[in-house]
Amino acid sequence: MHSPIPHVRRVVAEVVAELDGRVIEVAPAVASVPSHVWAIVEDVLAAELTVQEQEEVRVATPVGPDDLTGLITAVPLSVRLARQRHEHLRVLLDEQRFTTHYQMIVDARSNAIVGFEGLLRTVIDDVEVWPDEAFAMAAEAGWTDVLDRIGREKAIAGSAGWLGDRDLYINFMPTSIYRPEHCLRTTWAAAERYGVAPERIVFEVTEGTDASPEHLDHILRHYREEGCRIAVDDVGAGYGSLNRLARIQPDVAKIDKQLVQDASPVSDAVIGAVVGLCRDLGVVVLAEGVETKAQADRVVGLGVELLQGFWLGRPMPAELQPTPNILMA
Ligand code: G
Ligand code: MN
Repeated sequence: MHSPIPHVRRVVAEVVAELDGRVIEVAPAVASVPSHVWAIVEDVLAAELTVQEQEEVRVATPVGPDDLTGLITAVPLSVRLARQRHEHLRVLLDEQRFTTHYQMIVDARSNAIVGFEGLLRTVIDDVEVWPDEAFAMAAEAGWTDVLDRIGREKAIAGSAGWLGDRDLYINFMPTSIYRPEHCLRTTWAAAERYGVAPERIVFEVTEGTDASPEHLDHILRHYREEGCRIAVDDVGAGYGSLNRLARIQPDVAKIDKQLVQDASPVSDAVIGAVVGLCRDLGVVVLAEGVETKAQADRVVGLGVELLQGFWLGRPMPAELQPTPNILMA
């Protein structure tokens, strides 16, 4: 066990002593704990340590007396505990038991459906789970990269056969793509297999990402080289929106639903500023979360071109999506 926090090592030593075992300090911050008591020690640590402290504990089973190498790659105790709590999610990830619902995106001027956003859905204990929840669990357990990858592939697979010449918007987390050349291989394979041209795909990066600008640029460059477009999601939800838009220069800016739904002079001014900047940069502006005709009229009056929200259509399974005109012709 490795922990740089003396208090944590003291707690472990006390628990082990109560169980008639002995902890041996084998290196600075590294203690050897008898393996047969570890399960009990872990239960105590789960209950007694702060989350911060749990993040600073790593556990490995050595293969020899001097073997400490496992500690280098071991996940923190906090992640081990989260994996136990979210065992049901692991099963879903293993079996890829997810589907995608699609929400239409409409051109305000022509009223044509020009695209769909893919939104991941799954069922845990007979309850439908939305992406926010699934991603929160996955983040605790260190599985966001798997969930993110499944999200991209399911969105593509589910759009086969009915998408036509309309766009497919797919959310992604930059921090879950370590190296686009490698991590996106299965995404491009899915696009090829299901006949979705990369030119139809718009990748949505959310405002609140904590990836470094350099890392994000690297991923976005890769997407563009493949022929995909980029959207910035939740524009206006945080600080620095305009700065970020100007830096990323996406193809589409998706205005956050709170701004769309809050009919106040302040949000009018913010939407107006986003529209003005996007006009200068050649970025298409989309309003998310449009729930009423009044909201649609307002944002269109402010210069928004594309609309998405419950008033136009809810996220729905692929089977319920309207067939494109070109297929009906
Ligand atoms: O962060 P992002 O924009 O990807 O989030 C999309 C989420 O917003 C989905 O969960 C979707 O179901 C939800 N959503 C889509 N349209 C509306 C709407 O009109 N109102 C509300 N409240 N939520 C919406
Ligand atoms: Mn989105």
